[in-house]
Amino acid sequence: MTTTSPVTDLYPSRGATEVSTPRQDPVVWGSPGTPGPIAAGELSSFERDGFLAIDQLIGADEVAVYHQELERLVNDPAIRMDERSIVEPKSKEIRSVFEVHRISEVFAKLVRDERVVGRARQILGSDVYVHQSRINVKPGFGASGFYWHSDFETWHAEDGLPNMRTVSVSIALTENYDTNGGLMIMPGSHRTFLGCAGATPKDNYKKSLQMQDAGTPSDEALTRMASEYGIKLFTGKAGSATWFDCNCMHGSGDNITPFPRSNVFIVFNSVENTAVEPFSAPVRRPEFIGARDFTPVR
Ligand code: 6CS
Ligand code: FE
Repeated sequence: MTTTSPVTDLYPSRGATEVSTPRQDPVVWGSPGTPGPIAAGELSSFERDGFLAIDQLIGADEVAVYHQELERLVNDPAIRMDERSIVEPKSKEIRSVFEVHRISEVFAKLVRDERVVGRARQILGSDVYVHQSRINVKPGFGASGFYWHSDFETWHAEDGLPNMRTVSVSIALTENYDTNGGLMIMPGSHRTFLGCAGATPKDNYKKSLQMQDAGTPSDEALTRMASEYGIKLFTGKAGSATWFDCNCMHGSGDNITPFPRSNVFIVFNSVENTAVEPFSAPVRRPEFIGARDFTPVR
């Protein structure tokens, strides 16, 4: 029995065919005058492009602390055994560790940092809670990438987020070169929702977090969108960050260089947009992927 939410589904997806729906939500929910770390000009470029790149969100000394914490987590046998750790399909090295803001006080501190949560509140125009956090380790020598997708398509279909009032920040903990599998976004793609074809299999997350299938666009749609929007690759030193709207079409390539591309991702959702029942999935995903604790970040 598919549990579908009684809330109106503004963004249908995972039906028989692929279908585009124009965005019906603002991109920046806060008013332009909202005080916070983001300058007015930066907010308007986030609205236009769907992303905002920051050369240095945290300092080099801080990065060392967070990178050391990532290494500690990745080398902790208990973490490897934990269901919140996802391994690379080939090498079995750790690919991602979810819910790091709960597992680690060090990453919990990063979430509460005004430079981080302050920007999220400014974009979303409200108090925020963490819908998901993860470290994507992307080790060298063959780590696999993340195929093209919209995060919101998954967070709507499988986690029950009703509206596009969710923002991610990816903070580089190692240098993101133009060769080691950096984040790629199609600028402007956030203004159209692409509903994907194909129903959500039960326990989809057990596979999708290694290699996403349900919720991935067709080659035709990707060709059309990449031709219309282009593709921007994000590079930056450790400590740099990319804020991106939940509905950006994005992905990242494999990393065959010796240099890991390790980033921490924090997903902030507005407390006015809390998860309901999945809009297009048989069951909810586990809370370590889609939070059900809506306590605002303080
Ligand atoms: O399913 C998810 O929630 C995760 N999947 C991807 C590819 N990006 C967002 C998120 O980490
Ligand atoms: Fe993603």
